Amino acid sequence: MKMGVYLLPSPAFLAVLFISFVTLSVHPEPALAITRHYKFDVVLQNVTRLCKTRSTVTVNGKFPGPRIVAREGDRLLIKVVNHVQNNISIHWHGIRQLRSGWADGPAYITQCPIQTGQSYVYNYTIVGQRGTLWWHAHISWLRSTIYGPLIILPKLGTPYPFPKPHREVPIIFGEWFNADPEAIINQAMQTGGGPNVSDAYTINGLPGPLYNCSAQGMKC
Ligand SMILES: *[C@@H]1O[C@H](CO)[C@@H](O)[C@H](O)[C@H]1NC(C)=O
Ligand SMILES: *[C@@H]1O[C@H](CO)[C@@H](O)[C@H](O)[C@H]1NC(C)=O
Ligand SMILES: *[C@@H]1O[C@H](CO)[C@@H](O)[C@H](O)[C@H]1NC(C)=O
Ligand SMILES: *[C@@H]1O[C@H](CO)[C@@H](O)[C@H](O)[C@H]1NC(C)=O
Ligand SMILES: *[C@@H]1O[C@H](CO)[C@@H](O)[C@H](O)[C@H]1NC(C)=O
Ligand SMILES: [Cu+2]
Repeated sequence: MKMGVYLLPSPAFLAVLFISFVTLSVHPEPALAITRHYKFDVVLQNVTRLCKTRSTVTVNGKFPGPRIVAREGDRLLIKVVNHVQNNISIHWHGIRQLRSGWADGPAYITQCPIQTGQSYVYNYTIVGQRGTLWWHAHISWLRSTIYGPLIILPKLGTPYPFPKPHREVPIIFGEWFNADPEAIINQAMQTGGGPNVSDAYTINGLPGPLYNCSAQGMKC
């Protein structure tokens, strides 16, 4: 049997995830794989980091993007709707696409990009994999802002091959560009050279509040 569970982006998703656990635990055959539906709206959002605000291409207005949570054996149906001017495709990094290559995501390799106003449903089953992977845009430099965690829980009743941790917290390492990454790469392509990194952006590697989650709302 097939069961749809609609997971919303956090924090609501935690509640829904909990409800889905409850639903599964009262179900007579709890180990059954299910189909999980997600909707990714690709939209512009003003994002502030390092005291700089920039209009950024995001999924559902989130940076980093929403988490996907599934169990090994589940099918994922992820509808990506493109509301921005850029062409988009999303790659599910590390997922073995078994007979679902068209859901892999690299633009111009396994699919044409999703154009403005269009949508595409990524449809695949997670087979023989568990752990935390990630997803990201797979066209041009949009991957610098469009990414998020993809968490694969073991089947119910199956443990991870390590002791149960006290708590699990996804940690994502990303980059921040003060300039628009698409503008940087477009300019680099026009001038013929590689991107002039020293000119284009600064990677702020200073230790301190940048790595302190409680300091996210730091004053500028
Ligand atoms: C981003 O900020 C600009 C300037 O304040 C504003 O015009 C625009 O509507 C904002 N965009 C979004 C998606 O909030
Ligand atoms: C978007 O994709 C279409 C189809 O591949 C292509 O013709 C068009 O040039 C692309 N647009 C941009 C801005 O890259
Ligand atoms: C997803 O793929 C499976 C296997 O090919 C197919 O049976 C199913 O109809 C697809 N679902 C959607 C919504 O495209
Ligand atoms: C790259 O940027 C640096 C620093 O602004 C500048 O000195 C250099 O001339 C630039 N190189 C090119 C090829 O534009
Ligand atoms: C993290 O940042 C908060 C807010 O700025 C600050 O109160 C706290 O002391 C910082 N913690 C560490 C370990 O630096
Ligand atoms: Cu990847």
